[in-house]
Amino acid sequence: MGDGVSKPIDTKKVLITEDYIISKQVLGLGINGKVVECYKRDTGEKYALKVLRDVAKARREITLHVKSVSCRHIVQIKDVYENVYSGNKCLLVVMECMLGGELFTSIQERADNAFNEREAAAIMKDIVVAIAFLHGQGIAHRDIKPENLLYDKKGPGAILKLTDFGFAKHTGSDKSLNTPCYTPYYVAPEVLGPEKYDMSCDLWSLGVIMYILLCGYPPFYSNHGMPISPGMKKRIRNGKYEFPDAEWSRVSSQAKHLIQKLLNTDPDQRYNINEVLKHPWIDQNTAVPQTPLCTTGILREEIENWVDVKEELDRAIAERRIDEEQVKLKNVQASSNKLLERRRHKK
Ligand code: I85
Repeated sequence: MGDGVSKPIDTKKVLITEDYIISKQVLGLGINGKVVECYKRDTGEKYALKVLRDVAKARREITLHVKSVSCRHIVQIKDVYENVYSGNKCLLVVMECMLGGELFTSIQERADNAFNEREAAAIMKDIVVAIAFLHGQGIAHRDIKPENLLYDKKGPGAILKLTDFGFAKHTGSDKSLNTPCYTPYYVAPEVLGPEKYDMSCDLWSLGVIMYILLCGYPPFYSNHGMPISPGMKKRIRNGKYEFPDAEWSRVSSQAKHLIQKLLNTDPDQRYNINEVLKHPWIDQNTAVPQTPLCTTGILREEIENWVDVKEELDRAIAERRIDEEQVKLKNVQASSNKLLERRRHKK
């Protein structure tokens, strides 16, 4: 296909149950399938198993995930099995088990209330490294959210990793595209680019996560407790958020500056991942002031609302994906118009 992702996945054809004991314990539901605990028979080691129906979308997810595992901030894949399960072809992805749970749960569970800005910057750096790796490979994740950021273990020294490639997309930068296997007359403009609009939704999500890390509530729901209203939706669309003094007065202006560069509704003005890497708050994260944050306390207070917050975030990210798609289409139109203009000039 020349999309660079249709290479077959290296799968094992033996029954997974010969190698693993599959537990009934569900760890979560992904976009394309559910995740359960499993144990390697010979070692007794615990793993996470993602069960997917063998369809093109699942193959795409696995291919993009496999392509990303050389980054230490991406959840590792141990094995992929191809089995028939009650008449259905399935793909079974054995992953390292992330025993530390979700990012915000771990912040919430901290015994001390001493979560500070420097720690937030270190966490952000790890997420940025993961996204930079993906974007460097031409992969947009498109579902960067708290539930997809997991710690490998509990306690100090735990590594934060990104998971779920169910929405991930391989974009134009693939070399196989540069050696054309299509007749250029017929190629759709979006095949040639611009690819950055797929990437830019990851940066918006990064901005939302950074905001929550620094205060404990999301940027577009500052009047928490209130149900979703048309006004709030409009604020998301317009990128209208605030830094309420109660939680934000002591947060550094560098941090706020970076958030503003990420939560820009215009994807053309939004920072790309390389600009984020160069931003002093990320690049010199070890020198960020250790200002205490309200995050732990607010996450705890809001624990009953967290489920709603996660749902709303999901919706907001989905909306951003759609918006970006529209910008992309608009640009494609604009660029074909440019070609038309030039042609008219010649004539
Ligand atoms: N370990 N989005 C939310 C989980 N180890 N989890 C989700 N998509 C995935 C679940 C629903 C992420 O692709 C997901 C995916 C993969 C995992 C995953 C991978 C590896 C885990 C959907 C745990 C875990 C294990 C033991 C203990 C704990 C968590 O989830 C906890 F700390 F919570 F007790």
